[in-house]
Amino acid sequence: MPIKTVLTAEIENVSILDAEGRFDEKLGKGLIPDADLVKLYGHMCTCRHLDEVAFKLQRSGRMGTYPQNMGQEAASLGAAYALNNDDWLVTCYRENCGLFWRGVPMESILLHWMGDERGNAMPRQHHATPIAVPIGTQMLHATGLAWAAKYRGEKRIACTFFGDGATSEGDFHEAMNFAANLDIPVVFCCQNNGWAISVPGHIQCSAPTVAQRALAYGMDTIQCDGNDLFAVVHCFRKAIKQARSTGRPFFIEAVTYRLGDHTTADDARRYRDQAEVDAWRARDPILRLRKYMAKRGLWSDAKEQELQAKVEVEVAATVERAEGITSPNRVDFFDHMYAEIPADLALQRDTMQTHGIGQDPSQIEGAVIELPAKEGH
Ligand SMILES: Cc1ncc(C[n+]2csc(CCOP(=O)(O)OP(=O)(O)O)c2C)c(N)n1
Ligand SMILES: [Mg+2]
Repeated sequence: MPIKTVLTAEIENVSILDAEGRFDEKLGKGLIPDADLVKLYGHMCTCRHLDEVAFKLQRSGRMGTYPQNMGQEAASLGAAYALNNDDWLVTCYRENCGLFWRGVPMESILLHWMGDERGNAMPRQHHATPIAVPIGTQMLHATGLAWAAKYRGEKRIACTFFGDGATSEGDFHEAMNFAANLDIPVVFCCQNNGWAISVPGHIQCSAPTVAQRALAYGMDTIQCDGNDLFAVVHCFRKAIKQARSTGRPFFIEAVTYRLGDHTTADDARRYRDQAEVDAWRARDPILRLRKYMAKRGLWSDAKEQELQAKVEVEVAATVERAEGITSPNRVDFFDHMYAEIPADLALQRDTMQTHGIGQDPSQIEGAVIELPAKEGH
């Protein structure tokens, strides 16, 4: 029998506005209306400033560990812009820009990294899940959410974000396999920033693209310049349209770079060359959009100054709200676990500040019992 080829595959890479300012009119014209472009640009600048301020908060002891999003603003913003507001947005920790576009309050993210878990309790109307720090878990959640939506006959889809390192986790493969084989409308987006902390991309994936992993699951895929907002929006529109109309998953690899350290607990200078960082600084998604808008007469130095002043005020007010919040109630962790708390846990809750945990206060002779107040203090 002759040897036959059973599979040949191609993966497109989409770039519309490149770092040199070249713009593909055919793909890019009319993709994002000018008025939206100005708003999206302003939004990215706000996120960038929040990132810089968060870094300083951590350094001055006002915040715990923080993962900067700097340089990766375009991917999640493009997704949030292209999705419907009731589609699920299931992220990890480098998607602040998309979450804020959705309407998640900026102080929520600060609160979370300040150690206040109320920050990760996403208001229901935003259809966003808590940001996932355990690597890879959220892809399964997105698949489950989209499956539930399909089961209920809802039109909504789910979109999930994860890093290149996450594609080495079993959870990633389970989510992809499940979604592809059960026809579940999930848009998977890998923000390939070249590094998983200090592990370079070629160690995570020896194939030339992450995108081709999707082909193994029978899933359509595309790669885009993740620092090009136009390319991101183009690819997400295509993926969302296809997921919604066919009920099938779609995979996007957004090639990007984190300009900062992995988190504030890291020092990337110990494993990355400065020349590599500098090369990516020149490909900054914000910088290239500003140049493009200036060339088109949509932006000027005066507008930039005005915007930066506004952004500073907005971020300062956000920090004030986050730091000024009333402390959480010490017994909250009992109350959020069960609809009706079991008696033994109720006893622990009510006696946690007495002499003996779990001991009924009435049995402690002479004890001064201060039961915690129910509401915040
Ligand atoms: C299950 C799990 N294992 C290990 C870690 C520790 N950890 C935190 S971030 C990270 C690397 C993630 O890299 P990548 O997925 O590329 O995302 P990036 O941080 O580059 O955005 C690791 C291993 C974790 N948080 N969760
Ligand atoms: Mg990474």
